[in-house]
Parts: sequence; structure tokens; C-alpha cells
Amino acid sequence: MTKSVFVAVTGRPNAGKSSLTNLLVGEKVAIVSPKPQTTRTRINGVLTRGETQFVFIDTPGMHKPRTKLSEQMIKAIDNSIADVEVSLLVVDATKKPAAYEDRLISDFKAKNSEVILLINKVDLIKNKEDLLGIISEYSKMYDFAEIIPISVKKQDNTELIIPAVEKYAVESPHFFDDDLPTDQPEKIWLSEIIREKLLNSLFDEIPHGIAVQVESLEYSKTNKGEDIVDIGIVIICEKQSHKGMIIGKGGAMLKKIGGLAREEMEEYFGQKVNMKLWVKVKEDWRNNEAAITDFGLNFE
Ligand SMILES: Nc1nc2c(ncn2[C@@H]2O[C@H](COP(=O)(O)OP(=O)(O)OP(=O)(O)O)[C@@H](O)[C@H]2O)c(=O)[nH]1
Ligand SMILES: [Mg+2]
Repeated sequence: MTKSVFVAVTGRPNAGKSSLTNLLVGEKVAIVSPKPQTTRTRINGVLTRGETQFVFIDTPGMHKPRTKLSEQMIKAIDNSIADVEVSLLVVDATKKPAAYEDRLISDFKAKNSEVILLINKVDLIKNKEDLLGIISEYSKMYDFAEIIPISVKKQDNTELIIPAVEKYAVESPHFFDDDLPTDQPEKIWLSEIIREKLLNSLFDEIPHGIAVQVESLEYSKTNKGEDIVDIGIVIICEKQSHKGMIIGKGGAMLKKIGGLAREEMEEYFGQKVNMKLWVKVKEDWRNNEAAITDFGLNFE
């Protein structure tokens, strides 16, 4: 008798949802960065333990939509919450509850959702008594099934999460491959690795306007007969001035990004990677439905 449980991982931008999803699944399925709105669509992180398959749905951080892209991101959140046995609301212990949490909680109320509150980043709280105040503030907002203070960074209390969600598992077939940590297409995952390096290396204003596409992926051989993966990647940005910053002086930034990404991709493929990067400008693509669809970011 097999079981499965779908779990939505929700919260404001930067709360630590993707870090948590990766930790729970034990593999990097979602990219992580210090910049808000890193995750742009729902990403399934799959963990199979014995009879039970856990499907953690990492979602974009809840925010006020300002572009057509963010409207799709919000749809991805709402849709994720609607489909699951239980949701995790990940909050930042150093930040007061605000409109982000209110919006999610009103969704939970409308759907009468089972929700486990995870108060993350407790490693940043100096006075542990402050935690009691945070817990009581959140308890007034919703009837949470459980409240667990955690630190994903220090892996404090994170071992309590799997047993807490396992209670919601239902008898069912496994919907995903038992041996794969995600159903994300490989090309998407590879493009996300590039976006992660860009988010971590560039100034604030540019990253939100960046999209990455893997244009080609071929397995070939070097002159010496070694296996090599040839990857062609296009980075799309919104302004000519941004293109300059992404390329950097004498191509230095692009070289740095390419180097960091290649290292990670070589580890993933277990063989050498040859990567070619191009940068293109597509003005205001975040409000261009055709472009959003083309980049795989249209939720519907
Ligand atoms: N100090 C501390 N930092 C953390 C912890 N968990 C995550 N972070 C950091 O918080 C930042 C955001 O992490 P993400 O996992 O990308 O957050 P997210 O909620 O997925 O963000 P979006 O995708 O933008 O919604 C990163 O710099 C993480 O390293 C934690 O427990 N403690
Ligand atoms: Mg994320």
C-alpha cells in the first residue's frame, strides 16, 4: 500500500522556501539567492521514503504583482495551495508579519487549509525569548496545525518537518519517479543555475529582469576523445545598459558566471562541460506574454 503527500512550501520572498525544499529533498532542486523573488514558478521536490512519496512544491514568494510575469507567479502560488494535503508557511523570524503573510493566510482561510507554521532563521534571533512573542502573534492569525521554530541554515529542528507532514499522507500511487528529486526538465534546471550565479553576482535592479534559456545541449567528444557536454545558453535582459553589466569589463562578469556555473554542471553531469553564453536585450519582456510563455514562465 503506497502513500503520497503533496506539500506546498509558501511564504514571502526570501523567507527560505527554496533552501528548505532542497534540504528536505536532499538535493538542489531549486536555486537560492539573497535576492527576493528568486523562484519564479512552482518546482516539485520529490522525496520517497519507504512507502511514502513526499512532493514538496516550492513556490514563488508572495508579493504584489507589478508585471505580467508576477501575475503568473501569484497564480503558481494560489494553484499550489489549492492542490495539496498540507501547506508550510515559512516566515522570517526577524521580520514582523505583514501583507505577504496576510494574503497567504486569507487564501488558507478560504480553502480551510491544514497549515504548519515554520518560523525560519531563528539563528538570527539573539534573544530566544523574542520567539515567544512571534509565536503568539502568528497564533492569533490562523489556527496552525503546528508551529515549529527552525533554522534551515543551522538545520535546527528541521528533522521535525517530515514527521509532521507525513501525518497528512494519503493512500495513493506515487505520482513521480521514486529515484528522481524533481520532475523539472534538465534544460530548465541548467538555465536556473546560470540565473542563480547572475542573482548572486549582479546589482539589485538587473536580476529581476533576467531570463535564461538553454538553446542547445549536445553530448560530444573532445579532440582527445573525452566525453563532453556542449551547452549554448542565452541570457536575456531588459536594457542595453544591463547587457553591458552582465558582460562586464572585457567580458569579466560573463566569464565569472560561466566558470561558477560550469563547475556545478560538471559535477551534475560527471563529465566536462563546454559552455557558450550570449546576452540579448528584450525590452520589457516581463510584460510580454509571448516572451513569458517562451521562457517557460507562463503558469497556465
Ligand atoms: N541566516 C539564515 N539565512 C537563511 C536561512 N534559510 C535561508 N537563508 C537565506 O535566506 C536567503 C533566501 O533564501 P531562499 O531559499 O532563496 O528564499 P526563498 O523563500 O526561496 O525566496 P524566493 O524564491 O525569492 O521567494 C538566502 O540567502 C539563504 O541562504 C536560515 O535559516 N538562516
Ligand atoms: Mg525560492
